[in-house]
Amino acid sequence: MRVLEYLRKEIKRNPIHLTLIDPDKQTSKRASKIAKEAAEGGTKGFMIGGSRGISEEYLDTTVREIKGVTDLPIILFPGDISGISPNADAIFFMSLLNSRNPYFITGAQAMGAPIIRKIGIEPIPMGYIIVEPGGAVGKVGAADLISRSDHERACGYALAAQYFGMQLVYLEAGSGADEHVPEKMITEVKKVIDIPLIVGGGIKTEEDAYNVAKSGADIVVTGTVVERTSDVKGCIKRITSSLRKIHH
Ligand code: 1GP
Repeated sequence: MRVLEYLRKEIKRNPIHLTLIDPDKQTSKRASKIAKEAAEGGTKGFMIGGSRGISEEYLDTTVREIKGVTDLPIILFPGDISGISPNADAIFFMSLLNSRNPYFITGAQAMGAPIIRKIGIEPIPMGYIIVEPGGAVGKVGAADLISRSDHERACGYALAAQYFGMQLVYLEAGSGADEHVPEKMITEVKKVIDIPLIVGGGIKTEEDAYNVAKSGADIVVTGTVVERTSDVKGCIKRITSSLRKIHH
């Protein structure tokens, strides 16, 4: 089954969790250990990438190691064209819609598209929108950050993503953000779009995950929590159990 179809099917039941792994933040062995435990904890797939340029060698090795421990889909989450690996199942073909730099809206994509075609992984078109505080990705991607109270602007970008034909919208507060995307903003965005909504950045606890999903996120992403905990399985299990209580 194609990865987008899989995600669509999974979110029909209840909101799901994806685990973000940045190949530069640990060895590939540690990454595969995290992935194995996250899978046991009920995560539904892996996003591999980081906002700073990553080494393609680390990326390939990490993707291969993770493939060795799980059948869950491995989706690239590229910060730049260096984030492409032939061993992944799919790639979020994303446009940073509120960037001030056209490179992050269509430039990198124009360079990456022929590579994706050649290696034959599934591109999943996604509108990426960065909300305050935005963190490293906001800076690197030259984002004209959406203010936390500006729901209207967030809704405008999300709806534009849908009208462009993108299949997913991602509201990002930045990895390691003190606060995740405001719940009210998630609710307002969810009201105007018909495509699935992903929310990530600063989600640290099962309560955070629950609140974000309850507000309207179909997919909840966490990265930092699995890097910091010694009990990945327990941590992800608490998050996924809280998500299973929600039915949109
Ligand atoms: C970053 O949204 C993701 O792109 C995950 O953020 O590391 O804060 O979980 P965290």
